[in-house]
Amino acid sequence: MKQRPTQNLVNAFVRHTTGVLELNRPKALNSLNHEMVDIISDALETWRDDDSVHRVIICSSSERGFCAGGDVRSCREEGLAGDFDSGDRFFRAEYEMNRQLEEFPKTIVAVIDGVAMGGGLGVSVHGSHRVVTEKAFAAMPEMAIGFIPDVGTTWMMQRMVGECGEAIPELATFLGITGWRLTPADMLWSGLATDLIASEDVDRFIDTVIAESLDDALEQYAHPLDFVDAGELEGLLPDIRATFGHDSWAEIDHALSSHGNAAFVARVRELMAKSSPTSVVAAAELYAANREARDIAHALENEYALGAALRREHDFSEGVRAVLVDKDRNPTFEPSHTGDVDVDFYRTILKHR
Ligand code: QUE
Repeated sequence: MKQRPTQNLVNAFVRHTTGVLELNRPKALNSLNHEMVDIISDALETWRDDDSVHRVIICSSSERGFCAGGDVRSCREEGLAGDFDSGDRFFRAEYEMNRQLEEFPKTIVAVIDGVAMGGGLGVSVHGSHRVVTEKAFAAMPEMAIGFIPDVGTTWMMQRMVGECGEAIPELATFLGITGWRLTPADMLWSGLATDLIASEDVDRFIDTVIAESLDDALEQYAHPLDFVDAGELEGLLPDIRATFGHDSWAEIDHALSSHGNAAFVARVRELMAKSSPTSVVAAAELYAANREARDIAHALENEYALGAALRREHDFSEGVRAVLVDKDRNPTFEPSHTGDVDVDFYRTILKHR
């Protein structure tokens, strides 16, 4: 794909019988803005009912990664200038695109060679296939920026089934609240990834999907699990089940405090050291609500309502500042303890169960 550089933030074109969406905003690690979401949405709407398009590939023009998230830097700037409307419209459009992907009646293959966080998972988890390389990694890192896990992941990740063989809702809550960075093996085990190829084969893999079929391309290029190092996540499952299967942060926190495996608890506390207490409390409520949500549209509505509230709060501008603007990774969150967060305020926002 690297032979056709253009000015477009997403290159959308049909080759043979495959619709190709190539994310092309390399300087921002393909973080999604409103224009990119509109290009993807329009292409999906066209290709959905076009019988000459048999499948869709989502990939990156950049060797640096797949997609680092949403353009939260712009959201912060607009918010500081008193404009929350632009952010509202962006997130509405992004979540509508996530819903479109979830409903799309044809094969959608995301090719993930490098980072996939936040919005990058939103354009991949709702499709049928996520093909990862040994360079892939994934995370929901929103606790660090005073936001919440979104783009339909709080619904889909509680329901996906990987090599582990079952949906594990507590695992989704753990991943969202700790921001755990999943390795390729973790991704295949949990269901975030469906297939594994070598990074050096990405262009040939995509060309083969286009010239032949996904099955042929996987037959030629897929590797077994032992192509990558074993993941650590699977081994944490008993501890995760024992602690993260609750409907509020207060209960999860209590379970952690009385949990027998001190090394696991210390690990969780360390992963959460730079988290917004408000984000943590709100996220636990969101996972509980979306565990029961009747469909993805209701789940996205919960994410939207909660996210819209958080984007108007101090921790969002402070978190984005600390992680993405000044990059000092030293935010001052307020309140600074989860016990001082008004949980009822966030619980009330979540209407859909
Ligand atoms: C949480 C996030 C994002 C993040 C880090 C977080 C996010 C996002 C980026 C990002 C990373 C590299 C870039 C860039 C953006 O990082 O949404 O432009 O070059 O887009 O902890 O939600």
